[in-house]
Amino acid sequence: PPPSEPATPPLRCLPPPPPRAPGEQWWPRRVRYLLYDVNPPEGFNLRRDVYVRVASLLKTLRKSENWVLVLPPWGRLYHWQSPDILQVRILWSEFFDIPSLNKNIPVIEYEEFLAESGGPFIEQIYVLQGFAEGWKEGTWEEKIDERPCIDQLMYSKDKHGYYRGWFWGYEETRGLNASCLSVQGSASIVAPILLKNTSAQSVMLDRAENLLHDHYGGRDYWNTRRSMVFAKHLRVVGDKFRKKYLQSTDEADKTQYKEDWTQMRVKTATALGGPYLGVHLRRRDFIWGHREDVPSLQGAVKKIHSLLETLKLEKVFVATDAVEEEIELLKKLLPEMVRFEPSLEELELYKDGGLAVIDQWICAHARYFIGTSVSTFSFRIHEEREILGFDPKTTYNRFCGEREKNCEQPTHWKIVY
Ligand SMILES: Nc1nc2c(ncn2[C@@H]2O[C@H](COP(=O)(O)OP(=O)(O)OP(=O)(O)O)[C@@H](O)[C@H]2O)c(=O)[nH]1
Ligand SMILES: *[C@@H]1O[C@H](CO)[C@@H](O)[C@H](O)[C@H]1NC(C)=O
Ligand SMILES: *[C@@H]1O[C@H](CO)[C@@H](O)[C@H](O)[C@H]1NC(C)=O
Repeated sequence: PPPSEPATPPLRCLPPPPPRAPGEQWWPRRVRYLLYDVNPPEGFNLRRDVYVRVASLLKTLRKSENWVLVLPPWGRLYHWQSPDILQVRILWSEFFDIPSLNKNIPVIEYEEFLAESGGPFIEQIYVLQGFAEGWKEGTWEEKIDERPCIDQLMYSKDKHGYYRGWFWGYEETRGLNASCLSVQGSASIVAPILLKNTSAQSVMLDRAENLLHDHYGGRDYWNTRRSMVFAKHLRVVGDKFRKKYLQSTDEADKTQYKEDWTQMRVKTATALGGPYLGVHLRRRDFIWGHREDVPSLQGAVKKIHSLLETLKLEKVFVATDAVEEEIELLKKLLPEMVRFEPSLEELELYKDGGLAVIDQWICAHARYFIGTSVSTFSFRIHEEREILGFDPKTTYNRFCGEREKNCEQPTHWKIVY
């Protein structure tokens, strides 16, 4: 049924931009900072996808003004269970190669923002939300409006009138103003607001996952995705592991890697991959809801054995977030399983995010990969393999649930250069 329009107070408008002298630019030619954050329960791999969307917005902004993206520090993620004190204010450089990101759009770490913007202040916070009234079927249109906040604002005013809230664990950071924007549309829909409705030098878009992709799977999408090169120290760990335990090297696997992603343009199906099956088995919250599309461990192991036989492979690398009990059972059911098992020291060094990256890197180099239905962790592996030039048949595979009637396999998103 079409949702009826709820009674909403009249829209509040932003002040008009300051008057300009004849021939003057709209805004002074200075750097403006775009910050963003994502709904707290969202995990590492969905956040990586939101980065792609926001990067697209930044590209649009840069057609008119000099904007820089401030990378939101990692931390306090719902899935990240290891020692808490280590898991806040994590810089992007711990997981990604910053010079590579910078070849796509200008980015800076939050600490650089603090140093160069003149203090821990964010001038304008926009909390993105949907429209309270939803939309009628068949009447989808892109729109954006300043609206009263639907949920309680996660920022509160302190006695000096500053907005306090969660700024990635930086307690001294404050917002000077905060309001809600209802959005329905792709990332660049926010651009006119940032360019015309506010003169704030630093603007934060909270709940940025509300923005859709400007063009999912297009050239810009892939450029940004390709620029998200894993940090070198993590790739090195993964490569050493491949070599030592899986007889996998770039030469033998025919994966010709270039440090400069802009120079990497691999023809589809030229990569062979290491002599092992790569598996991503997402467990925990994926099985708690008794989802039909996720197999039992027994079901997964049966599939793994059948794949090993068909592919004439002996080794299987398993990436999983399974709890200890399930791991023990897996070891019994699948004694040939190879896993990257970090020492306590390695865990502290690389953190949950780094371990996820290492697992993904190893899965990305397998002769054949099979992942878990609708897991963003598995999706990121698909993309990595697409970049490396694997045959899509060896990539877009997932386990089926035992009770699943129609086990649709993942969509092939072909890389665009
Ligand atoms: N090391 C490692 N960690 C995993 C694995 N699977 C899941 N995780 C962890 O659990 C988190 C899973 O959440 P993400 O996939 O990032 O988050 P999400 O966006 O909710 O994605 P999905 O729930 O998988 O769609 C990851 O960030 C990892 O920290 C795995 O195979 N290896
Ligand atoms: C804060 O933002 C709101 C909405 O964008 C605007 O109406 C208001 O004037 C701003 N307040 C200040 C002090 O800038
Ligand atoms: C932005 O400014 C324009 C022109 O002043 C106004 O019509 C529009 O409602 C504003 N948009 C938002 C989201 O404040």
